[in-house]
Amino acid sequence: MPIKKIKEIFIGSNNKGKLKEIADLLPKSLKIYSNLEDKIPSPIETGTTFKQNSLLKAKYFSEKTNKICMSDDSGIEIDILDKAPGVYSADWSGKKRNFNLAIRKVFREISKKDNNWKKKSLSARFICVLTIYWPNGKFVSKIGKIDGRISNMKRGKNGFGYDPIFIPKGKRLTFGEMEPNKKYRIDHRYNAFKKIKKYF
Ligand code: ITT
Repeated sequence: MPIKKIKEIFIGSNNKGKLKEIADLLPKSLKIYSNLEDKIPSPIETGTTFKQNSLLKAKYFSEKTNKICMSDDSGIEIDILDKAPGVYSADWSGKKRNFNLAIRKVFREISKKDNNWKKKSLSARFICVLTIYWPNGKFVSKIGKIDGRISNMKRGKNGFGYDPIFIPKGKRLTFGEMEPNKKYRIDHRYNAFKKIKKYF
């Protein structure tokens, strides 16, 4: 059966950086509703995996709005930290979502493991699970990743979250230094989006 194309969607996220990026990926003809207008409080993310939290958010926002919803659960895994902060990436920034604090914590935790780390290449990856949830209970979840390494200092003012300390594989600039359009076309969110693009 041919896929019924989605004509309007509610983006279930309270993260402005994500909203901007997701809106840029979606076709311009699509009617986008976002939580910036409706101010629905975020659900508590009780899952222990990106997939569980992504589904939990998409279902929650779809049930609140009675619309087709898309949610994103994402984060950064740093290998020397046993893949932390991972699903807890937002939590490391505290209640006020201060990513200077989160990045300081990353550097502190890495130094505890290896004081000489700034001279080394520390592998890491961003992960994103995007879920589309329909009001009839149908859903689709897809994962996207991008491998890279941790910069030994914060670099760049673009993007959001951990962008200033992540250098994608094969590049020299951090996501924070890249033009948004360059980041949007290679990152974890884009790699997840490619797998659900056919619904739009
Ligand atoms: P919503 O749940 O409302 O969407 P959130 O910020 O709480 O927003 P998450 O629970 O998925 O979202 O947390 C993911 C965190 O990982 C997010 O706060 C960012 O700091 C970080 N992150 C995810 N994708 C990122 C990206 O492309 N660049 C930089 N940091 C990113």
